[in-house]
Amino acid sequence: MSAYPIHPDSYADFLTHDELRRIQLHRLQEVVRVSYERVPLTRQRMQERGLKPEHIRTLGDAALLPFMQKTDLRDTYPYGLFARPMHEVVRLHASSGTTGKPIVVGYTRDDLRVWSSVMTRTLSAAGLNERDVVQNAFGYGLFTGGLGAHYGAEALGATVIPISGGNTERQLLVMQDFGVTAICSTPSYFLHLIEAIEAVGGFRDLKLRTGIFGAEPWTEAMRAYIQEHAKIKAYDIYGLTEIIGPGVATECCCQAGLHVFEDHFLMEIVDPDTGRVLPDGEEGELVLTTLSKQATPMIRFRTHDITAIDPAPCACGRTIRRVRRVTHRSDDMLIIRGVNVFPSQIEAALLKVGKELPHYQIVLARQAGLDQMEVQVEMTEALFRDKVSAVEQLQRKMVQAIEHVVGLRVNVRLVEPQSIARSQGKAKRVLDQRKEGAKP
Ligand code: DLL
Repeated sequence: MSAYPIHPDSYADFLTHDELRRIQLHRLQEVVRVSYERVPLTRQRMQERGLKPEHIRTLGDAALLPFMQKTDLRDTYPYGLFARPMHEVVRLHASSGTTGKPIVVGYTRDDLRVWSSVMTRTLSAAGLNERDVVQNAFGYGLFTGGLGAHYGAEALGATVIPISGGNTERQLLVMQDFGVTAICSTPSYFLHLIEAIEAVGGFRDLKLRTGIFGAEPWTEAMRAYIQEHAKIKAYDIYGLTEIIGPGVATECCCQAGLHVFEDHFLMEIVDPDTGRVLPDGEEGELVLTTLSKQATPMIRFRTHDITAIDPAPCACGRTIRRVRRVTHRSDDMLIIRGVNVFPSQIEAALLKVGKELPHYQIVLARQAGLDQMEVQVEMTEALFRDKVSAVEQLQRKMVQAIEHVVGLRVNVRLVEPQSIARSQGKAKRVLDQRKEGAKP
């Protein structure tokens, strides 16, 4: 059973299998019908396949529906996929892409109610309640993190401090003086806060006990580091702008995978190359269909996030299924001399060797036609003053650990404290200079 009291909104986390599937099917049929009627792109793609809304008779029939991609939002920028007139849309959010224009999503009043509710369920699953004082260090603005966590925490009855990201000194002052018990941020920004707190003497007088972290990949090793240094419980939360923002999936007290709020989001795992639906337990790309979103419904949206469904019952008692922690995307895979490398593999290897050295950057360059990988790792002040031989030994161990995991030659450079840029939001772990610097 859950170690924490259950919030009334969380009742849907505990539905029976049949109840949940009934709700899902009813909502799926409705979202397909509405999209067919109101979203020209969806209608056109369904017609190309000879598909009509009434052909969706079971949840399995979802596999007949065409996929949607981030590029569909770009191609119909800004409002081409909206299924409600603008006077019913009360909020817009946007996510910046790596190239070109941002993608824009809308929310009706009901969409905002659902979003608050899934975020309330998220925070409640991590043990937060009305007595918590929540420092919300997710960015406020077009990014969904800030307002998503804000409304969820308020609906829970907690006290929210809308501090947003950045201004580390003020973050520390607020954390200490306002009696903060929980913090929401990206894991990489919290690492930066840990460092700042340790620089002023540590965590002793703080009331902080819970961290809610997401918006970027992080590892179990990073969780262990955070929990040990900050003496808190660190929870993983997952979401994406196109689907709703944060509040798609979350960890519970068991910290063993993320429960997907299946009454609002239908999940499938597909083979990223063929699009074929994979059975539970197999790793693949997460595909999500919004089951209740009114303004910008998404059907079979390709997230590019790689995970697997864990159908085993969770000890917390929730019946909504879990997915494994998302450690990489199908498209953040680096291909170095033909070898597939994920930044998370390198992070895990580094943290195994130098537990105190969580700030790193992967720099890729091309020399004489050959890809070169350098991992820059920031030294602590103590190490910086240590003997050269100790530093060299650590460096050698890191090289071995990384080469062991990725099977490629790597150069590790230990750099001065504070020399790697800190993020206030999502960390930029990879600097790929191969295209600009490419030499024949
Ligand atoms: O990052 C929404 C969010 C805000 C989630 C705050 C959690 C907390 P986007 O900016 O659209 O939305 O980025 C979505 O970020 O497809 C994943 O690749 C990645 N991502 C989000 N949460 C996690 C996580 C927000 N817990 C993209 N672990 C997603 C790994 C994550 N990756």
